Amino acid sequence: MKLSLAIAGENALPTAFVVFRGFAESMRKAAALGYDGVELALKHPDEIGRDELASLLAEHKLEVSCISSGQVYAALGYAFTDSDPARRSELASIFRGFIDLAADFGKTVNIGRVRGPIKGKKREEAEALFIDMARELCAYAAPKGVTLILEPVNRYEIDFINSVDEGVALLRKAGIANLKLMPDVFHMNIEDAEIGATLERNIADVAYVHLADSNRHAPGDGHTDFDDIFGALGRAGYKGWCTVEILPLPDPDTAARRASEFLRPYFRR
Ligand code: LER
Ligand code: MN
Repeated sequence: MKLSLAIAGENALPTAFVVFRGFAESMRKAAALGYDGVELALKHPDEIGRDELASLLAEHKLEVSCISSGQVYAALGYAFTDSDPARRSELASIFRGFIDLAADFGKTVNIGRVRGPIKGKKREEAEALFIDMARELCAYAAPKGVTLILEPVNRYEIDFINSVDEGVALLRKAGIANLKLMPDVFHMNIEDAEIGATLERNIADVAYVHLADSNRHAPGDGHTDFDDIFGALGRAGYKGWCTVEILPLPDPDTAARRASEFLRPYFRR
């Protein structure tokens, strides 16, 4: 397993759940704190230049774990469940840019809140719109070796795909080889009956994990049982990325440091 930290550009909204903003400074700090990689929370693929990114990664000996897309929904309002053809095509174009970037950096693009809400639609209609967009983008991503990962998100942020079981059921319906699951233990603490057992049971679909404590503070600062989580991931033989996606509290440096200090021992076992 490798440990990553979610970061964003300088102007990211508070709804980007990252401790550090500004790519260069964030990467310097992440490396100094012992993280192996960074997850880039982007609203557009041009937000960071490829050359600048490559040189920052080399300088700090970091990898990109994932390109995450929550801001495409939170800041720009695009969604996989939108039925408007013009907006769907703009969203697909942003995602093709993310996939092109991920082809060289990390091979993974997340679908979190950007899967969109059900809202006034029938559930079957929202699912069909989601699967249609996922199928088109995964077909574009497959020859580039890129995987898209669907993140169940709690009911207070979105009304569609809240639990891991719902996420897995939708993956089964879609049947797309490079569409996998990104469980986030913060959302699982709200939506899933058990965290460790659910991860272990669904490990074949788990391609990536988001970490935060029960209060979305640094792991160790709430009441989530990380022995349960890492015990399950260890038994299941999980070898992928675990990424810290937390609020910058009590302040960004303290949050990122506490998370690294608390989690590192699990990564040495
Ligand atoms: C949102 O709460 C979240 O966890 C992100 O990773 C998905 O947009
Ligand atoms: Mn998350």
